Amino acid sequence: MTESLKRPPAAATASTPAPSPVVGTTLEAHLMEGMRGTPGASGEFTSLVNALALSVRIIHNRVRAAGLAGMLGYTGETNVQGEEVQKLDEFANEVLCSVLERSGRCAVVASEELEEARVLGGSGQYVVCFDPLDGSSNIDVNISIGTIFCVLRALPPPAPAGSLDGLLQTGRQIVAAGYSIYGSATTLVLSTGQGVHGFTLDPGVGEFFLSHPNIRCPARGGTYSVNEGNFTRWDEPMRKWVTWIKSDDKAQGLPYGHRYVGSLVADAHRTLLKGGIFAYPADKKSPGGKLRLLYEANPMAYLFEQAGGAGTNGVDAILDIKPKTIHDRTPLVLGSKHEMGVFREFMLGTR
Ligand code: FDP
Repeated sequence: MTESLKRPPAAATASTPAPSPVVGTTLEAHLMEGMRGTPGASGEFTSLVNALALSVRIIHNRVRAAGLAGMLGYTGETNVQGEEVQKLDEFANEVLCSVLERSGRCAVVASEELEEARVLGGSGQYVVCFDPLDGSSNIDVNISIGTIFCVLRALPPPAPAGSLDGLLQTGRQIVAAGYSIYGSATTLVLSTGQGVHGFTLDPGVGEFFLSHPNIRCPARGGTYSVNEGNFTRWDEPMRKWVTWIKSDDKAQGLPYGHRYVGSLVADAHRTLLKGGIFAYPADKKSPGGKLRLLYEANPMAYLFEQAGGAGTNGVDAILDIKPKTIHDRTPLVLGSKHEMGVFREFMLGTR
């Protein structure tokens, strides 16, 4: 049985100890093993995760052909965040909505590209939040972009079927989260609450294979990732931290190297695998932070916690924040335990 894909809540289900996941196992086989190892599993959760993986494969296909298929560039419309919508964003959003709807497993979705939550109907017991195409300003310049998602249980009766309140639960209620990165390879990084695993797509056979079993975020890294163009817009603790982390002090392991792609999936993926810290803090332009709680910060924070790292708003855990609306924003800091602790001290003024 593969421990990683047992359906939550794990504590409620007795199971035998899990063998290590085997590199090269297909995602489908991995999911099936998880389902078989979960007494009482109906297959609904497995089927929902399969629908998400299918969506990612379809989006991958279009991203790879974007230049040829005339999908680059803007549609001329703006989304609910006031940003210009690109053709691939629209395509990715419609793929996720229609594949999830056809799966019959998802009651409601919240998407970066939809002003309101969309009720998908059916008897779905889950709700899904997603950013269909993250890092969209990088599409036209051939830099890694991705899809980010998380799954929560729909609220049980007496909440009405399709209740939108299921979307406004804290990240602690997440039962699965992941992201795909359309980079030099397409990789799907996934957690169902029992660790984090990465699957790489073999485009020749159209299948995801386990390539990164049991991902652990190193306890300490050597890079920081932040848009330093915002320096003059930051508050004093943030400026102090950045000045410190690039100062020359060998005894403290300084300076750190700087890496910033400007696609959350790419910056988070590097930080998850290699350690260090990523920060998108509040600034004068975005006083509440720029990134979105439900479909960017929550899935990433969940994955980092699962991998032994952390995800905060600088001080408090992202997963403890109660959302007020589906498009709430938050400052977001992700990374290794060590760097996250130091960052927090700077924010609290104790360092
Ligand atoms: P983008 O605007 O290209 O969609 O989701 C927002 C996001 O990208 C993240 O992917 C990325 O981390 C961040 O914004 C980049 O913002 P800056 O350009 O302000 O650095």
